[in-house]
Amino acid sequence: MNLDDYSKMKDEIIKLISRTERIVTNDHHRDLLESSCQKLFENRFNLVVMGQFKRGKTTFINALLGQDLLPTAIIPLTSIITIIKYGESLKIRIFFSDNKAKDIQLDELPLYITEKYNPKNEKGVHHAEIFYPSSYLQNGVQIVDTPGIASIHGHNTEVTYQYLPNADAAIFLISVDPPITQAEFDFLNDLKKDISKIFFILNKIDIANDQDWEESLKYTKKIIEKEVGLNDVTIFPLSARDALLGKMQNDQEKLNESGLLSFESTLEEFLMKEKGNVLLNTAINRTLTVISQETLFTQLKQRSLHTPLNELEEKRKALTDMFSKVNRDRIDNEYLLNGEVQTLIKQVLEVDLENLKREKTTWLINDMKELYKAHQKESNKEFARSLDDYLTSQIKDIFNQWRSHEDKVIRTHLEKILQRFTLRVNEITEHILTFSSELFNIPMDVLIAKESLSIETSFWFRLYEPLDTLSMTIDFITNMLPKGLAHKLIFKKICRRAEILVDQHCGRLRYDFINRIEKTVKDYKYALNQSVDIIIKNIDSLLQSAQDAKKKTAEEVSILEEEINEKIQELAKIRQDFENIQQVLLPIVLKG
Ligand SMILES: Nc1nc2c(ncn2[C@@H]2O[C@H](COP(=O)(O)OP(=O)(O)OP(=O)(O)O)[C@@H](O)[C@H]2O)c(=O)[nH]1
Ligand SMILES: [Mg+2]
Repeated sequence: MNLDDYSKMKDEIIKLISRTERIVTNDHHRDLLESSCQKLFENRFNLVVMGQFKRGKTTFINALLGQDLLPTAIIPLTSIITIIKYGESLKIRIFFSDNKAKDIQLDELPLYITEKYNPKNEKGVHHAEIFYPSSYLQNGVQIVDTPGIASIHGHNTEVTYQYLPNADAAIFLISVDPPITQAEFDFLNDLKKDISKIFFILNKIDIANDQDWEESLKYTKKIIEKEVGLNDVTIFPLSARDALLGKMQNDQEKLNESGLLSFESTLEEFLMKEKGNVLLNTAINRTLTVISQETLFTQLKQRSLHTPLNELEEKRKALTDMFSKVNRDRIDNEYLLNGEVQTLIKQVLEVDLENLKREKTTWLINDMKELYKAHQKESNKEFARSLDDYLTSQIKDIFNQWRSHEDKVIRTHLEKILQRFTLRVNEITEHILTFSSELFNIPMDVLIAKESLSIETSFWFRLYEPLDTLSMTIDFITNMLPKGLAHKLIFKKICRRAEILVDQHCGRLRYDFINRIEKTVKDYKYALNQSVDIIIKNIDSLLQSAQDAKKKTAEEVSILEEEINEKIQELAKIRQDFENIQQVLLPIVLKG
């Protein structure tokens, strides 16, 4: 299956959802259908391109897009996360750390996203978004360019690390020259903890002859498998430069020889299987849920029109009793959820933070003992500066890396907790629907699809800004002391400072994580609870209107009945169409 087939399937499903939307009467159902369509339109998949500086990441993205869009250079260049997403026409927007945004022209782009024109990110750019009409980016795939790691610009590495939790899959670039380095192994070892799918690319094969790059390929594969502990690594050899030229000059031969096409087809297949499958299935299930609930409600309405008033009142009483029992179950369920969240905070987050604090403080102090020896010859001032610089840079690295790793840990736990909560809510929903249909002798052949929500990924995209650490100053008296004594005092002071900084950062991270966990749980709980409330309210109000209908004239009742019959028939028809389409579509999706 290719992207075209996928687009057709998606369009069919969107059409069916719109047809359903036209006939439903319940506002909540309409919202659900609308948001399903919206998700189908814009579901995001972050494909992040990473690697050491100058491996050709940016050139490679240009090659995928077939256009010389992003700035590339011989010197370390990209310094800002640049997200490329689908748009009808080219549009570039720069987002700043103070939440402001600004639209710019293509030729202004280097002024914001490169180390050369925006050194040390003096312009305070948070990230850049480029909207571009490319078939790659349709269906919600976003390609993300990241600053190269391990260049002399340490802050660039940091930016890339912070973006790791948002990656759904990574493309990791290495190149024929020079061979893979220790810095790349270290980075890969961190990457594999966070990202389940990594594509490897050996770039710049054009600068070596076939024999040389094939040798380089074998060597790189073997050493990645050994050093990073990955099995059966596939590496795609290619020349991003030639692929870009081939596409831009319409030179098919150059493009074929560049090696890009083989990578592109593997990538497409992966995107279809991983993303397409989940996405389409979710939309189909959502719509079927709405259809079955609407059908049930309409049938209930139909039955109650023919139920004598006293019987109707009895049934309503039975339903009210059931609702209050259900509400008690819901309170218990929330209680369980809150307990599990508190356990997550206490037994995972706080334990991890405690370990981090202990390990890193000891580690930092030991490291500084080494530094103490190495810098003995320096003047008091220089000595203080050396230790202080080292501490500041270590603190940044430690907390950025820990945070991006812990994000994944917490998210995995939280997803499991919310899944259990959802299962319990689904049982409650099913109970309400079965009880009501049995009460009115309505056959429950309607499928009751389960509610499932996903944690909003956007919520997790918040960069962690390390605390501004004011440099340590040494006082006049210490400065005047003889070296040996002064160094001892400075060392003591810096060790104390290390403890304080670690402690402050742990505190801040604790606060940050707890806030995010609680907000996620609150939003999730609200959304699920709302879906139960709406069912209860609906059943109750349709019984009320059936009671009111008893006062209507025979003619009014028969008009009402006709409307109801029409709606039931139309719902059945849509459902049939849906199932037909599902039968055609799903085997294709599943086959990938
Ligand atoms: N010969 C050859 N040169 C390439 C290829 N791909 C990229 N380059 C060159 O390598 C240099 C670096 O390319 P970029 O795309 O800027 O590399 P990058 O990985 O994005 O670099 P940073 O943003 O600094 O991390 C540029 O001079 C490119 O022209 C290739 O396939 N073959
Ligand atoms: Mg770049």
